[in-house]
Amino acid sequence: MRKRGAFPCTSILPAFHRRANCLFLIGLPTPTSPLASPASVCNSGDPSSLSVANPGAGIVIDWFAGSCDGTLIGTGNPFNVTTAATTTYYARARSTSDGETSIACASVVVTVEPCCPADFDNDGFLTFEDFDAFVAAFEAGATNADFDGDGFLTFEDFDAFVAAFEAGC
Ligand SMILES: [Ca+2]
Ligand SMILES: [Ca+2]
Repeated sequence: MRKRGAFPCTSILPAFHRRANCLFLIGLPTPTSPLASPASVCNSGDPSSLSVANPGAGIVIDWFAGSCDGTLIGTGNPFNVTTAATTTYYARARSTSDGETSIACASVVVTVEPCCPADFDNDGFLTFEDFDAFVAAFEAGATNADFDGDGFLTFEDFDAFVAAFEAGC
């Protein structure tokens, strides 16, 4: 991929970056309004649809995982992804006519959460072993016993787990 615009116009070597060059180096506008729908999926492989505001005619959106210079995962707007772990996706605009790209990317996060939070040992089944595992974690003060995710280990976490357990999956 060509990366025009790696050199800002305020370069410490202005002699090499005349105004005309700066204009040339600016590249395409950065995509706007990045959106993941849904922004949170459970780890069952449900897809999330990534999109940005319509970049205009002749411009496509390339998506990268992990960073703006990360792995190209595909092109499209919207573009569907499935992920097993929480991932930040980066959108870069690209001109179909000359390959020129935006310098920066718009980013959006897809959060992966357990499909069944009460399945505490994550074996895919909700059993009393999950209850035991939670109680053990709670008594040990383990961070994953912070069931409501508020950063504190309290009896509210115990209540939240019991409620989730009783609600089933
Ligand atoms: Ca289980
Ligand atoms: Ca808590």
